[in-house]
Amino acid sequence: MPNDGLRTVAEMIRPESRITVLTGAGVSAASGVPTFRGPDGLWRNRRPETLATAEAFARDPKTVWEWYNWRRQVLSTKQPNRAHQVLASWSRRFSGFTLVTQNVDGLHERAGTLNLIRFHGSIWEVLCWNRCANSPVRWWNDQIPLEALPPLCPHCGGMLRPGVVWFGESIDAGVIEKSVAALDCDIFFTIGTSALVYPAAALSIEAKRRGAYTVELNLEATPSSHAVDLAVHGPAEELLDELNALTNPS
Ligand code: BJW
Ligand code: ZN
Repeated sequence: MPNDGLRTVAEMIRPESRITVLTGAGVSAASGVPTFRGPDGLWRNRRPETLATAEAFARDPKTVWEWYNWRRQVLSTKQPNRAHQVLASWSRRFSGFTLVTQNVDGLHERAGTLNLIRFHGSIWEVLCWNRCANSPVRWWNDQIPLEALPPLCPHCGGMLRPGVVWFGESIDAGVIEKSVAALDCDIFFTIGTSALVYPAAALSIEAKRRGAYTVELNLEATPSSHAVDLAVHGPAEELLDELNALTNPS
C-alpha cells in the first residue's frame, strides 16, 4: 500500500516540473557508507572540529589525511544504491532537474547524475595547501592508497589538501550561485540529511519562501521536518523507489 504522502507528491510531478533535490549522507547509507552523526557515524567518539577544519589540518595534516585516505579506501569498495539510481534517472527525465549534494563520496556521479552541484566539494579532488601560482585551483586524484601522507603538490612540493569544504570555510561562490538559482523550482526535496549544517540546511527554507512545495525524506524527524510541507519517514532508497514507481504507472 503506497504511502499517502508519496502519492500526494507523485500527483504533483509533471514532465515539465522543475525539481531540485538536496541530498546528504543518508542517501549513501544503503551503499554501506557510514553517515556523519548517526549511531555508527564516521564521527562517533570524535568531535568533527578535530578533523574537518583547516585548523586541525594545519596542526596535524598526517592524521587528517589518514582519515581521508581511509574513507577513500572504504568508498572505493561501495556502489551507488537505488536512491542514487532513481535520482540519476530523474536527472535525465526532467529537463528542469538539479541535484545539490552535500556528499563528497562521488556516488551520485558514478550513478550517472546530470546537473549535479557538489556543495561540499569532493573527496576525489585535491588542491594545493599553499594555493601556489602554478597549480590549478583543484584537480582530480583517485589514487588509492595515496603514496604519501600528506600527498605533495607536483607544482611546488608543498602539501595537498582534500577538495572538501571544512567547517568555517565558505562554500564556493559559483556553487552558491547555481544552488540559489535552483531554488526557483516547483518541488524541492531534502533527502537523507540531518539538516544541522549551514548554509545547506537553509536551502529548503528559501525554496519554500520562493514558492516551492518542500518535501523531506529521512529515516527520522530532523529540525527541518516542521518547516517543510511534507515529511515522510523511511529509508530514502525505498521511498524514492516507491515514488518513482508512482510517477511511472505501468
Ligand atoms: C537516512 C538513511 C536512509 C540515514 N534513508 N535517511 C548558522 C547557524 C549555525 C552555524 C552555522 C551557521 N552558518 C554557518 C555555520 C557554521 C557551520 C555549521 O553549519 N555548523 C553547524 C554544525 C552548527 N557551517 C560552516 O562552517 C559552513 N561554512 C560556512 O558557513 O561558511 C561561511 C563562514 C565562513 C567563515 C566562518 C564562518 C562561516 C561549511 C560547512 C562544511 C561542512 N563540511 C562537512 C565535511 C565535508 C568534508 C568531509 O566529508 O570530511 O560536510 S561536515 C559534514 O556534515 C559533511 C556533510 O556534508 C554535512 C552534513 O551532514 P549530513 O549529510 O546531513 O549527514 P548526517 O550524518 O548529519 O545525517 C545523516 C542523515 O541521514 C540523518 O538525518 C539520518 O536520519 C539520515 N539517514 N540513513 C534516509 N537510509
Ligand atoms: Zn603547490
